[in-house]
Amino acid sequence: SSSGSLPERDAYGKNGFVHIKNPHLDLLPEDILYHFDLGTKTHDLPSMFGDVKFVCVGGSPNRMKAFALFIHQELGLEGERNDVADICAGTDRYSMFKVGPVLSISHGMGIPSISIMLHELIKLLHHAKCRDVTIIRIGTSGGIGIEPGSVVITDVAVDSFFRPQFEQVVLDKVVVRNTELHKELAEDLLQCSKEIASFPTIIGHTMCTYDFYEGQGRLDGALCSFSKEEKFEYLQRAFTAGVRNIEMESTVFAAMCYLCGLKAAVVCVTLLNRLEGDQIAESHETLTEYQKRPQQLIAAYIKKQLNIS
Ligand code: R2B
Ligand code: URA
Repeated sequence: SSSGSLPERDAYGKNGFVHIKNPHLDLLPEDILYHFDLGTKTHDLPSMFGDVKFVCVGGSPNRMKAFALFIHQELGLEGERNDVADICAGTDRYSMFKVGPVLSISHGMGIPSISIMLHELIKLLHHAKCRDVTIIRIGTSGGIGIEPGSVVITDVAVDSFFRPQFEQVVLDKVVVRNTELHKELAEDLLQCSKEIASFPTIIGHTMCTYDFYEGQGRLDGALCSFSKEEKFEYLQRAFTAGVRNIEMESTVFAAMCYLCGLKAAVVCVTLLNRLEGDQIAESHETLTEYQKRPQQLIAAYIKKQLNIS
């Protein structure tokens, strides 16, 4: 595997192991992954997860179960659909499903929720001695100036000021982290989208916010402290800065995966065009069909990587 154009990706190219940048972890006699209800003493993590090569994460537990079942079918794996069981059934914080080399996990909504999940997932991959893992967030988003149902592959995640960075408060200091995603992976995914060609797919910047309503410039929340003109001026500036969609997890996802040497991508479908409105008003069937699009793209990518036609 290659490191693309990303500097300082030392886990990559060397041995492909996940990087744990925490010297304190080695001192623990046992590591309890509390929100997964898994642990190094209670579970044989290398035998449970050692063969994982693709990790797909998304907000909703039901969607990530549906993705696992879809992958099971697409990869033509042996065993019953009913065997696809929630590995984290002992907790209702996150759901996790394993289908061959593919792990499908829910992360909830927003930066704090996905961040907790990623700490435990990255440690899990480390304890299980996984190598050359690719991780992809498949999600939903609001589009800016693009047709609803379009899929956006993120090149760089930006914050609400359109800066390619994630600010993490650590103790009482602000630590600034890079939010670039893996360039080659994004291009490989775009190539895959051209081969399946059933919906529009583009590469663009993704803006990550701390809120769905005011934080994304919506006029329809319980609070709104700006005018309609200010909303459009802001979204127009976002578009000019290269932003094509808005969601709530990409910056911390990009930052953590980058530091831990994971090849990462963000692939989100847009449920609406924010220049046309704020409410998600499409029918349930249309929204369900839209949400399958990132799954179809990632299934095609994984099959190509595994040489399955
Ligand atoms: C996209 O959809 C959710 C909000 O509806 C949030 O998790 C996100 O990033
Ligand atoms: N998810 C978001 O975060 N924003 C949208 O507009 C739609 C889905």
